[in-house]
Amino acid sequence: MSSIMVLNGPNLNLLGTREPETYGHETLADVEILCRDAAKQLGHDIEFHQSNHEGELIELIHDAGRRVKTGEMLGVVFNPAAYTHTSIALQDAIKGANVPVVEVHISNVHTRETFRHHSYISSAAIGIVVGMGVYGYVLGIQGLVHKQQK
Ligand code: CA2
Repeated sequence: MSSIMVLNGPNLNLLGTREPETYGHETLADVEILCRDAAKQLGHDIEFHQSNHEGELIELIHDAGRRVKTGEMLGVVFNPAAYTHTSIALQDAIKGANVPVVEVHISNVHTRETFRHHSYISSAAIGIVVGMGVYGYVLGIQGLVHKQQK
């Protein structure tokens, strides 16, 4: 059984504690349960991470790339949070590690401030889910499995 990495960027540890009108009431622990259930139904395990550090996210993507190569991992469902709009390093990591990534955003970034309209991650992603609330993680997992499963 190959696993799926669910990766969360900076400040997503605060999910459910503030700005519920934008991000909803679910906590990151709730999201983890949602992801585990969705993956289990499709026959996969989840490895769930959150980091506030760009370098740590890069290391995790490199690790995922190595494990995709051995067949141990299917790919990554990634909410890069604010690094979406700033990080060429994360784009390079995804391209360099050759890892299938589905980019997920809880909010609809396109109805928000213009600085949120551009993503450095999208050009390296196999798919994007935006504005579906935390259910977007489930859609991301389903999309990854349907695109990558041989
Ligand atoms: O909509 C998303 O999922 C975002 O990736 C969330 C990021 C934001 O910078 C992106 O533009 C869109 C923010 C994550 C911080 O999450 C918080 C949640 C609750 C309270 C404070 C921050």
